[in-house]
Amino acid sequence: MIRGIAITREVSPALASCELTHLTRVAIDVDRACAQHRAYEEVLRRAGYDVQRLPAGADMPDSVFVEDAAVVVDELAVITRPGAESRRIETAAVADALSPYRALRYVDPPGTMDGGDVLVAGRCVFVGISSRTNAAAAAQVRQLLAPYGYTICEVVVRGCLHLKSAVTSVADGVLLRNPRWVDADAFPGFELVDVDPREPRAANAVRLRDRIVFPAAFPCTADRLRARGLRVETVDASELAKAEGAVTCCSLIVDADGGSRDG
Ligand code: CIR
Repeated sequence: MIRGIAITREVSPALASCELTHLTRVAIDVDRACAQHRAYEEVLRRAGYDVQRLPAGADMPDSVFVEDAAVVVDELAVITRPGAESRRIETAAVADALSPYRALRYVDPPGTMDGGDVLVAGRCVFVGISSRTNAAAAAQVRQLLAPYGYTICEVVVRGCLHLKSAVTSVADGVLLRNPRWVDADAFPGFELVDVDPREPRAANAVRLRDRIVFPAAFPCTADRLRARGLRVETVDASELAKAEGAVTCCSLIVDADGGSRDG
């Protein structure tokens, strides 16, 4: 049964020249990154998603992190204006790929936004104000989504690149977070599962309808998710992590029936 589409994008041969904010540059094995990326796509396929992989060139080192180019909700897709200028050329192909499935809207200047800063949890949309996403973009997204009943809340991002480095949705009303990077009072009414303190980068998980896709590098936090009754499927994302990417950033999930999956 096809649950929906997962848009992914090739690992650029120039991945090693990616943007970095909080990490020190270390050597990246691009072939290994490609193999890990293919395995990630395979997990999405096994979960019932039709994977549509976009091509990428050497002119877009970060394009594998396709999540940053758009925010997809049931009613429409917002094409972002990425905060890093080097990444703005990524959005055109993502807009083309999404256009058969969603009406498109756009973040306009002076707004800047990376999709990694937007966490959709039911009708709550949390927008991280970060080095990539500004209040002007948050205001535009509020205007676009409020008519559909979404509430937009701004959250200041500290200690990490994107809001979804610090917190993601793992079940209806349940968020996985690093308590050092986001405060509980930003998420009233939500149950919070904290990452294991030894695994600060473990708050990023892809929520599919029946399972969580999660980095193999964080077994203690994976155990916490399993103890919470969640089905966890692990992937090795170690090379992409060196480019400051995690698991949500490598796909844009478009549910077939406008389903109920947060992201
Ligand atoms: C960047 O700095 O833009 C990339 N090297 C990493 C982007 C990761 N994206 C995400 O977490 N949504």
